[in-house]
Amino acid sequence: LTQDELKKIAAYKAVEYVESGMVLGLGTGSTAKHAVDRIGELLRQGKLRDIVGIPTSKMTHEQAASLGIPLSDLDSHPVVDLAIDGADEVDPELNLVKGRGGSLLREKMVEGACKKFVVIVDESKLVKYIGGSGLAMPVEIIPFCWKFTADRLQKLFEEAGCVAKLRTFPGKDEPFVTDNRNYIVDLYFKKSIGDLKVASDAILQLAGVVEHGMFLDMATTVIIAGELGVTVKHK
Ligand code: DER
Repeated sequence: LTQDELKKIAAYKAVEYVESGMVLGLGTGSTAKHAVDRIGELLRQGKLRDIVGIPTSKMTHEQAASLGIPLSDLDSHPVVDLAIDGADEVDPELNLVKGRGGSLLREKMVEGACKKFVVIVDESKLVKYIGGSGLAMPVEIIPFCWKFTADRLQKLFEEAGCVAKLRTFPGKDEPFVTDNRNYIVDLYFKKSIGDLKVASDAILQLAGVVEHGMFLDMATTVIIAGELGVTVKHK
């Protein structure tokens, strides 16, 4: 099975939790894309009705609109019944890293407002500890004096051998800009950063920081698709 086939299996499993009449948080990324496609298909077949989607990015908004999924926002629906989204990392306590697609702020707003947050991953996303993949832990920051903020983030985690890099568009020096017109600094760790709540609070103390990609104690269910089958973990 290819990685994308595993992502699709996890996504379709998550959509089984969707009931007619729900307000749904629609995730962003290549795994969530399959879930949004599936929801659109079930709506078209009449197997699902009266669904309202709250998209977590402009990209998902466009995908859902093209599928005819009725869309709204958190102002109109401050409580979301169920959100389905992917993740970049999942640790044994079901803490997540998200945001490598750049949508972490709106994802965290929507997923923080939902009663159930179902995370869909292929088995490659499982890590022993957050940051353990050695890949980016994204932080959304304001563009003003971004280097000042990036340097402070790097210093925060120097014990863990942290390197902070401003995210640019691939192959260019131009800074990546989020849906919210902010920048992203990607943090790379060589070791565990220790207590995640302490790390989260320290990051959010910095005035130039908007939000970070650690989703702590937020997932209620994680669906993991692997070569040997699908595993469902509950908080
Ligand atoms: O950027 C994001 O937050 C995405 O949801 C990411 O966490 C998962 O993206 P993927 O499904 O394309 O791996």
